[in-house]
Amino acid sequence: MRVFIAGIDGYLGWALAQYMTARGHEVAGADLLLRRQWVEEVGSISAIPIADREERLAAFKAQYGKDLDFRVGDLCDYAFVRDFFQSFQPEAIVHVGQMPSAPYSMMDVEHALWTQTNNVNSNMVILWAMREVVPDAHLVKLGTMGEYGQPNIDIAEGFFEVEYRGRKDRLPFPRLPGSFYHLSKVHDSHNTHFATRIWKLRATDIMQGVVFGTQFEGMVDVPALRTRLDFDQCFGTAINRFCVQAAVGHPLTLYGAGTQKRGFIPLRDALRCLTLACENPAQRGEFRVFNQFSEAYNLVELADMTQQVGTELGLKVEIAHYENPRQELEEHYYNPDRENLLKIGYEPSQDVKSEMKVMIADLLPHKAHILQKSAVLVPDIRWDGTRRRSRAIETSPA
Ligand code: USQ
Repeated sequence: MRVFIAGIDGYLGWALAQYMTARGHEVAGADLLLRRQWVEEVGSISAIPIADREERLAAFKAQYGKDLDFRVGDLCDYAFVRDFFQSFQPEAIVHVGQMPSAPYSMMDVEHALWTQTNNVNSNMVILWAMREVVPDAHLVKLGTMGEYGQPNIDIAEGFFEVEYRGRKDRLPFPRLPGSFYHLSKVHDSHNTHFATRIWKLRATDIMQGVVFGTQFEGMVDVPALRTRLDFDQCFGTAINRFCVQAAVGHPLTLYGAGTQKRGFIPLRDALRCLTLACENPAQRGEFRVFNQFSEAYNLVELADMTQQVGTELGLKVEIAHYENPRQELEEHYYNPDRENLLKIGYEPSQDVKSEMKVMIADLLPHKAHILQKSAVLVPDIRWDGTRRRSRAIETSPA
């Protein structure tokens, strides 16, 4: 299958390009290399050193025996995307090319505006280019579990049956997200759903949980092919940050009580799920929603697991509660469905600790490299638009 990856240079995109190529798919993709710039802007680096585009392409050719059509271009540029679709004729389009950080979007008005403009426009450009060039292709669009927020009822997969004043309908499940970034994904969901209704496009909207991990199935041990792993307050997700902190001897930064619950998914499962979605496409005119996570945990459980794994590896891991820089519910109900991916063959990995162990072992050789940027481990971006470094309020010893 010809698969176009929007955002092919990112954490998911670069790994997916290799995973799908190894499975025999023909992959091409675009990226404006913005993730590298954002991480630099927030004063950080990838914990796992990554190669530049040219080195990546050379290593890709040496490993897989073919050139990768990876073009540098703006996904918000209609002519660029349309022309790429015209030459490549994708059958599946995986859109993982957006600004993915809640704190980055909450920094100030410029970052909020930029996040929503970039994210909503790139998705809109892809929808219009599909309509014009490849109306039969299938869009696999990365959304987020965070679109739903933290409702006090079970979370359905995209749609649910509602009865109101004696009448029933199947309607989109309410979305009450917690940042301007997460809201950009809600807008994309509405726009994508609309495009499937009016133009009969095929689309799968992936409500993905928090991704973690450094490895994926079939990954080869070639430094220039490694995908990035961020640990700063904006682009580092919770488990990735905890494992980096364990590796470098920094206390794990639990925000607030740490009783916030989320769905989590290892990188290896995320790639499997995106591939399964492509290989089992939606019908013409269908808008499917998949809740994509392997298990739900609260942050305290994850910090405890990180500490146990660190101890097994001979590390001293402290857990600290920091003032929560975000406005979010800490005590809340959380029970999302996760059936649609199981129906097409997803078998969730449940061994988070093994994944953490692999990750910490991968990170240990880069301790000095990470420590150059240790200032980014404590958050200072607040949801009221101000900046103030969170203080540690309670530390439990290793
Ligand atoms: N958290 C900590 N300590 C940290 C970092 C985070 O306690 O050092 C807490 C946060 O307060 C939050 C939870 O962990 O309650 C998750 O935070 P996160 O930064 O790992 O995830 P989030 O901001 O929700 O965003 C990430 C990705 C985003 C994706 C989303 C999926 O950056 O692209 O959409 O996970 S979800 O969380 O399901 O919305």
